Amino acid sequence: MLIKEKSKSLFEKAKNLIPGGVNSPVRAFKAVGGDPLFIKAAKGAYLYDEDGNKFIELINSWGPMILGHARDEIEKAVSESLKLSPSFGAPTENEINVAELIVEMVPSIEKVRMVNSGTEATMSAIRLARGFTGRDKIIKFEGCYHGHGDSFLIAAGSGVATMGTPDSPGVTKGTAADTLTAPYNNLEAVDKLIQNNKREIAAIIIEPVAGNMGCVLPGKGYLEGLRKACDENDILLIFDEVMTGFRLAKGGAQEVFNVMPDLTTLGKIIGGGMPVGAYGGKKEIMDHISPIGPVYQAGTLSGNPIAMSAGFEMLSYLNQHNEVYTQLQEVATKIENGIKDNLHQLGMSYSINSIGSMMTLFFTEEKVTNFDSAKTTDTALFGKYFNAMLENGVYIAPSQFESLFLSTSIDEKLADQIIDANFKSLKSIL
Ligand code: KE4
Repeated sequence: MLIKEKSKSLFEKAKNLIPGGVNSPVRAFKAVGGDPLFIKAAKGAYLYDEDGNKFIELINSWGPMILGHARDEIEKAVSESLKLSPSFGAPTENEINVAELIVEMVPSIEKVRMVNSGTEATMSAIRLARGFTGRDKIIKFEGCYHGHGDSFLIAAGSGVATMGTPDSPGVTKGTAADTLTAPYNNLEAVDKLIQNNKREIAAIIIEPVAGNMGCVLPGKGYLEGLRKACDENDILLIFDEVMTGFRLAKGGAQEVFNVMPDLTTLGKIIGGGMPVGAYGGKKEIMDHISPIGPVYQAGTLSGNPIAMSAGFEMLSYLNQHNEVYTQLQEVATKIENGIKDNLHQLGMSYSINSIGSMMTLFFTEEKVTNFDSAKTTDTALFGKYFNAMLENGVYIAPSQFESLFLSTSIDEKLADQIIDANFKSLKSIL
């Protein structure tokens, strides 16, 4: 059994000062039982908690640490930048360097604005779409999560689904009325919403590969169908690539599926672990953003030097080393096949969705193609599996409605250890 004394006492202290003892709900282990582990350090593929336990890490800060933890180049760049003062609130050259890389790497982006989180990116993109089109409504998809902006806490995934409150109190009726929802992978439902709300819909926002109901892939022709529906009805298509951006490919899901959105939101990997979000797209749309256009959006620490120094190192490396993506795919395929063998050996027929370095083992025998099928999973069994994996030295997302994120620090040897831990954990919950 894991020793968790230090984490336990820290959690008791934290709960007196921070709601639920955490600064983001999904970290609280509420859905899997037990108390959260307080992490002290991480390096490469490993996390070390306050009780000295060591884990192979498959969350990677929910995506950002695609090159593993505490990478030397990023550390060096941040410490250099720190000496020049962390923030000026004035333009700096490195913001241009990072913007240049994003424009080069993400096919549909011609101009980009930095913000401080994925939530800020999606909130800003929606405001821009409404300002640009003069329309109020948006379409989002059940089980997709776009951060905690009011317009998105309707049928949301990730932590909200994990907590079982996909529609959060505090979101006004007016706001909720402007957010229309449809099941993922269902084009007819989108067509129906468009017909019933003619010329009132500003944008359709989607995770082109969903990660927040667990990993769910777009069906054949689905993204193309959304693109067509938007073109025919003057609706902006927004790809929320906060998770998939720079992870599935240099150019994210839009490069993999070759479907171009009008706006893209980004986060996570850009900052290499520092708080960075961004939204970008066609010049003619982005030039509606203040100070060049009327749609207001701002941020004291947006594009700050420390985050830009980390981001520049991260994006430069990914831009120069495309082999990262084949390496991640090879290791992910090995792990997926190993888990499938384990399930077969144990006579279990749970389903797995995976693409690139994103993957989810669903505790259901149904193929998971949308939020309804994702909700057929046995979340109590997942909780047992999660805790068994911890005991077997592997740290996975503490929720069935999340994806795993591999890093390049996970090599074939570690993949074997993960497969072995998976076997032992599945066996223990049989
Ligand atoms: P942040 O505001 O958490 O930086 O980004 C919000 C966001 C937007 N869009 C997508 C597709 C996202 O996945 C996220 C955030 N992802 C979750 C994990 N599924 C963050 C983890 C957390 O809430 O602590």
